[in-house]
Amino acid sequence: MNIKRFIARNAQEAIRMVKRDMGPEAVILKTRTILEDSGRSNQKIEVTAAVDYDAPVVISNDTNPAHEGWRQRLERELGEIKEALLCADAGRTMTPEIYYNQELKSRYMNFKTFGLRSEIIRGLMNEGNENTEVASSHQLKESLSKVLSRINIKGDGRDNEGRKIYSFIGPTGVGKTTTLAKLAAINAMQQGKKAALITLDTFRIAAVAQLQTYAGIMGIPLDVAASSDDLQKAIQKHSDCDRIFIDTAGRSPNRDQDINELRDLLNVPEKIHLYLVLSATTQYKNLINAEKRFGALPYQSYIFTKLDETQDASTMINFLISRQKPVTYFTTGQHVPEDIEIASRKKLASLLLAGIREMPNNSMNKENNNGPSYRP
Ligand SMILES: Nc1nc2c(ncn2[C@@H]2O[C@H](COP(=O)(O)OP(=O)(O)O)[C@@H](O)[C@H]2O)c(=O)[nH]1
Ligand SMILES: [Mg+2]
Repeated sequence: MNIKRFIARNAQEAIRMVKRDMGPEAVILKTRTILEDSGRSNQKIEVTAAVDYDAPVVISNDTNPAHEGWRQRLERELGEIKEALLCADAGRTMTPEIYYNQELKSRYMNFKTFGLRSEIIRGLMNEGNENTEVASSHQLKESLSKVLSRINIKGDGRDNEGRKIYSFIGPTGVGKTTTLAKLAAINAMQQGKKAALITLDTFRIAAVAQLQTYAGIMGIPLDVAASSDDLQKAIQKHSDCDRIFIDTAGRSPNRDQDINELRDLLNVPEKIHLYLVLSATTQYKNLINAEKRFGALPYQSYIFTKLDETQDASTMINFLISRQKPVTYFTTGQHVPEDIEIASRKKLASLLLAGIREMPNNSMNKENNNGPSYRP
């Protein structure tokens, strides 16, 4: 990832410089007006843009103030208003120490640009700023690293050997069944693992039919279990399988009874890796609530779905920063199996920097793009 700062006389010129230097893929992260020593007539605009790391400063030769027309002035003033709005809650969230210190303020603004919540920014700012002397051109990279270092990531690839049993829990409609189908297809069809599906979702007839369709296409067995005894029998029946994927009915996080029922159903002697599946489109307080309620079950990691449906991943990022458990996968669409990615720092960095404006067509199967795509 390349992050560069450009200093120009006005926004248009800065954007031209960004495009020329970094290409059309570059993303504008931040703009601000800077005043040079000789006063207002020497006002410039600083634009921070990203494609990948490194941060040289490119300075435009065209600094003649006489070239600023009404349009440029309007743009500059709009930029200033935007910055003022971003700082609007500064009084509440910045201590005077930060507010009047250009280095700290700039760091604060970086976190703000990432969409972090005020209390999380306060925590990050209070952690001690080891490198307050760092050149401002590197501050964005440093802020990014700091945020990334707070997120626990555990891709599954490292632990791929031996027999594994996975189950997917979470609120209704987040994409548990679709995600299960994606992972089952990758394991069975692409990695040649012997796989079986079991569903505990007897709540809706359509749910069994949905999974039956996937199982039929993949040519793998599906068992329906209505009790933990049934589940135990189905798991034993597939003792020759490398992978067993257990689907569950969506449960309302607000009904303790539902959650307890699910916990009892999954209470079998075999070790089951539980994923808590959450959607990136869910409001922060609902994510926190779901996490709290499903915390009654010993889930190991998170899967975040529907990243393609939001332009703003900051809610998910705020959530992950403030949790201990790792995130394992992101899903990015309805296509089975391609719309899933193993969680990585690189992916999180790109979400932090650019928001999900254009979901790249990347997936864990990039090298194996000829694999089948299913849409039941
Ligand atoms: N856009 C988008 N839709 C998804 C994604 N994952 C699942 N869905 C859709 O969300 C809906 C509910 O999915 P389903 O797997 O049945 O959710 P469940 O109730 O949690 O099992 C379906 O229409 C899926 O196609 C995703 O990553 N992106
Ligand atoms: Mg389902």
